[in-house]
This record gives sequence, C-alpha cells and structure tokens, in this order.
Amino acid sequence: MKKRILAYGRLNDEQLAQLGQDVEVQTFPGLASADDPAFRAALPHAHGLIGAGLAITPELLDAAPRLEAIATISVGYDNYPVEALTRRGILLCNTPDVLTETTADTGFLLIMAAARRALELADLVKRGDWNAGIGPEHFGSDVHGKTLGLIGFGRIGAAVARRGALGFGMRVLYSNASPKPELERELGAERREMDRLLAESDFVCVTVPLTPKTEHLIGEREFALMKPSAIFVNIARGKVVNEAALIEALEMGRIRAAGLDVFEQEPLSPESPLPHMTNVVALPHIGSATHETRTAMAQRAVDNLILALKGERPIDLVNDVALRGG
Ligand code: 8YV
Repeated sequence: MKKRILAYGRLNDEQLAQLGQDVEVQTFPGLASADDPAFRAALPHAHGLIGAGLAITPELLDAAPRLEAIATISVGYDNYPVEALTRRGILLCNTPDVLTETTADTGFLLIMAAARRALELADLVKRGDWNAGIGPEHFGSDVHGKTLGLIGFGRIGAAVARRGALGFGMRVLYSNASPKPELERELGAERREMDRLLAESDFVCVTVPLTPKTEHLIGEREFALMKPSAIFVNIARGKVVNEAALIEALEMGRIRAAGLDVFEQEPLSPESPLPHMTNVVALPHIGSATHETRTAMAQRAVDNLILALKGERPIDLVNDVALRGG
C-alpha cells in the first residue's frame, strides 16, 4: 500500500503528479490552520506532510502517530518543534539554496527603496504632486560606496553582501558566529562584534535565522548604537527584532528609515503604525515570492519528501534522525 501524504503548500500539477507516483496525496489548498477539521481527520493516517506557514506543535504530532517526514517549503524552520520531531524519529527537510538569490534581491530592494524613498516619492506622483518631490526635503541617501553591515553571514547574508560589494562598491561588515575567510577574500568583508558593526554601518541588514538565541537580538540598545542616518533592513524573521523598540527608534529619529519584509506578528496587525510611517517600506513577507523561486522551492520539498519516505537521505535534512533504510 502506498504511503499517504498531506499537501497544504502550493504545488503545481507536475509536482502533484510526481508525488502521486510514489504516494497517495491528499491536498488541502489554502489551509490556514492546523485545526481545520478535515486536516485533523487526515493526520492519523499521514506518513508525510508538505507545505509552509503552518505552526507544527508537539500536540499536532501526537495526532499523527504514523508521521515519518515533513518537507517544509521554506528555508526557515522556526515553525517546527525540531527536538520533538527528532525524538519521534520524524525527518524535517527544508529548502535552502534555491531561494538564496531571490531573497537577497528582496534585501536589496528594501535597501534601495528605503534609501531612495521610492514609495514615498511614487505616492507624490500618484497624488499628482510631481513638483513636491524635487526639493531637498525629499532627497534620499546614496547606497553606492556606503557601509553595509550584515547581521548573520550565511548563504543569504553573503548574497546580499555580494550585491553590495560587487554591484554598489560598498564596504561590507559582518557579524557571525564563525569567521568567513573566503568571503573576506572575495568581497573584502570584515568581521566585527555586533556592537561595532551597528555603530559603523550605514545600512544594517538582518539575515540570521530565528532561534531562542536570536529572538529580540535587536532592541532599544542596538538601535541606540546605530547612526542616526542608518537604514535598517530585516529579511530574516520579525521576532529577531523588538518591534516596539524599532517603532520608537523610527519615531524618535534614532535611525533614518527601515525596510521590512517580516514582522513580529504576521499578518501585520492593521493597528501597527509601521506601514503608515513615511520612512518605512513594509512588504508582506515576500522574500522568496517569485514564480521561479516558489516553483523551485516546492520542487525541492517534493524531492526531499519522496526521498525521505523511501528511507533514502533527503537533499536537505534539518534534524539528525536515523534513516529507516530503503
Ligand atoms: C517562505 C521564508 O516561503 O523560506 C523561508 O524561510 O521565509 C519564505 O521564503 C515562507 O516562510 C513560506 O511561508
């Protein structure tokens, strides 16, 4: 008998057909909550899950005693209880690499849009107020030749740095648990303690994963260390930043502007002042959201899940679970 998987992520017809060759697929398009009754009813029979954006809890795992593997269509896996999965021998696979460049593009989009006040000025044009945009009160800041500080220097951080160093002649600083000598050679990047990086950078871009160690890594103290002209960009996870402190830093002019793709609560509450602030560019968590990249991420997740359920080593294994052999 074929194993059964529950697919709640966006998969195209070919991907569903590919899965269908090996497993029985039950789809849950647009699933918003793990409490959905049909999803709950299917969990006890599921050997695999594939999707994104759903918080998986140990309690949900209790309802899925046959579960062998989860393929998340994301690189981040802060939505998953990794220890509980490992204890139960459930493989967790993510989708690194395929989204690196697209997410770095989003980082640069935010750097550019915030620095050059693109949304604010486009709004003037929309309102028919073309002439209002030509005075110094609407001038932006240069990006080229400035100092770009990366907090986190993994694949995505390095890809943002590459754009800055090679495309915009920026000096690159990074703070990261381990040194990256190759990137230092390639980009002239310099490693700094985070506090020094914050004080020296014109653009501070956060790319660390969310873990208990990085939760609220950037708060009031860190914003106070930044230059008043600094532009802050977050393409990682909202919870890495104390959002109340960010709002205060922007309101008080302790930093100049922010470009944000992620927020402490998503979707962002309609009460949040952030999208209404003229010095904020707020995007709805679209770091990897291009046709090409989302298709590639879904494909990587499909390939991972098929391998995992066959007892073979998936391409991307997050947790250290003994394979069942196949
Ligand atoms: C995901 C992301 O697509 O991969 C990640 O970690 O943040 C995005 O690219 C998103 O989380 C899916 O909901």
